[in-house]
Amino acid sequence: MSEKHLKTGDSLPPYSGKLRLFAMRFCPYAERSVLVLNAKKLAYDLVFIDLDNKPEWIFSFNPKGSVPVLEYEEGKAIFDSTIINVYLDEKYPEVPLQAADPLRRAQDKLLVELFAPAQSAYYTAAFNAQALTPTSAETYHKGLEILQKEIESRGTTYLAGDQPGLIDYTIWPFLERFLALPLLGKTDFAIDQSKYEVLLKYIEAMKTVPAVKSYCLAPETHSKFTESRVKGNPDYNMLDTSDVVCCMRPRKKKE
Ligand SMILES: N[C@@H](CCC(=O)N[C@@H](CS)C(=O)NCC(=O)O)C(=O)O
Repeated sequence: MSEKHLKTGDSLPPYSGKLRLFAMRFCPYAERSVLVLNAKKLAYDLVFIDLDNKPEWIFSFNPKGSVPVLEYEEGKAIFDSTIINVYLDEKYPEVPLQAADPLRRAQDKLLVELFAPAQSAYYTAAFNAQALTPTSAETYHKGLEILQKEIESRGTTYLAGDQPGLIDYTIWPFLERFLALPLLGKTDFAIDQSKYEVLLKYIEAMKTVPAVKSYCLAPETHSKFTESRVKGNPDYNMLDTSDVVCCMRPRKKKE
């Protein structure tokens, strides 16, 4: 798999007959769908696109031009991580990822909603630091506390139970990125052991999940990409190598 991001003027690769996901390597929403495809062991092609110089054809799959987009049949696509993931779970039920119990499904959706403000605070801290206010870190920690409490009260290794489920794959991409904030100088966004013992144990468990392991990136990598984006020149292709391995760090650029 190439990690190269296709850009304006690049042609659409030929359709192989497999499911195809259009993504951006550092997009947390796209990661949600990658994790679901991996967890379900579905065969798929992954095509990365440069979000600052989008290939024209992306708009024929998604008029909004955002990722992720799932091409489920040649030329036919759906978009939005939540919509894609529920579709995949219903279409390919062999490895079910949504909770079977309607109440638990509702509670999972509520957790995603209650966690969302922490995601927004992360975006501000990472990409728009001048807009940070004292309440940003508070909002972020409130989201983490709600998550930790939920993990504790469910009493299982993963939110979904003894195995990870859709709720875990929905929240994880953000936790992966939150770990980069102290490297970006945002020390008040650190996830400290003293306060977050249960959450950190959960994070460690998630890192061992095969679907996650094969795609996750180290905090150093997220931090490098974030810095490049903040400088106005996102380095989409920093991992462009055929031998990408889990949690890899950015390669040293040749002088
Ligand atoms: N609600 C969407 C959000 C997707 C999203 O914001 N994707 C970003 C990249 S992380 C994107 O495509 N941004 C470029 C754009 O919107 O033009 C989802 O869950 O898929």
